[in-house]
Amino acid sequence: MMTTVQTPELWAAALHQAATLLQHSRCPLLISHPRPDGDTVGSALALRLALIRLGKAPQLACAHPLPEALACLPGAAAYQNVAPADEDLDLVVAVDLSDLNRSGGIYRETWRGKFPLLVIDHHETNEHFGDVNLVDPAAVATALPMTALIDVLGVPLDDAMATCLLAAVLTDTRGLRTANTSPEVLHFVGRLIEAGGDYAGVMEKTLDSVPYQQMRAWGVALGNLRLDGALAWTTFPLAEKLSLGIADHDDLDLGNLISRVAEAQVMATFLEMRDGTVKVSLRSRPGYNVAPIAKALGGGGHQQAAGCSIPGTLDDAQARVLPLLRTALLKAAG
Ligand SMILES: [Mn+2]
Repeated sequence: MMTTVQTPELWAAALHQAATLLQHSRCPLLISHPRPDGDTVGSALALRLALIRLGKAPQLACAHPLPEALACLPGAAAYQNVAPADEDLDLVVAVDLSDLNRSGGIYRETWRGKFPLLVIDHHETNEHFGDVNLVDPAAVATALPMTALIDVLGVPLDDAMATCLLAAVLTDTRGLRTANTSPEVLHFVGRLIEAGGDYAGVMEKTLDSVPYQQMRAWGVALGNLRLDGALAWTTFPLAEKLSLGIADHDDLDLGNLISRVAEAQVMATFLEMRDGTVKVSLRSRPGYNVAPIAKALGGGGHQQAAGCSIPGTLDDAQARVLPLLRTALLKAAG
């Protein structure tokens, strides 16, 4: 069902339908996407806490383990890396997933038509693949539609929920630095702090903490950094990953690191994976849109941050992606 949420009426209807699905559920499964980030985890954890307050038994699944920075959030220990048995669930909730491939294999195709699917997200490329789609592309993080839903469910925000939601909004805005950080976002953060959320603790554990091995990996990536006009990119070979003991699901946050090259408008990182593919992260400054390029290559994301996966070597991936980025730069300049 394709629902385009444009008017306040349609948005209110989607909120109501989402709340109804949750109210009728006893044991919903909340799915966070692989390579979990603060938004997919924080938003799912906040909903879990709200549902527990309503006397329900929510479950959490994510294909990959949580990074250290998120593993200490309230309720994070409840994550499983596999889906529960069919008899132990009655609703599936996709949190911060732009499409079902982003479930990382947690979602089973046999669930279609058997369990309702609720999608809560903010990706511009979201395919509205749920029975109910609470998708707000204008939101800086899934945490915002999630909080609107928790409000409709009538659960007041407590300190634990607020801390989870802060982790979501602060990481997706890279510490309130993205162009879409509006007065409403700052009011939202203020509300979370008022509710008892640990703002300083979340900042310190997420944005201000980089594991030692990751920082060494940044050294490799910075060594491979290239700049051509307004295009900056770097590559990360598999051999370097193996010698540093970096897992495939760890993207090293290279996209955000490279996005700070002052001369660049469009940035790309190429990570060689163990399965013979290359993970590509695209970033751009406002005025440039990398989402259509990622989408054309089978991926997805936002205007300023998108990604995709390409089969082949690092050279193959660069040969395919860099010309598209140069064309996008020329188009935007013209
Ligand atoms: Mn997000």
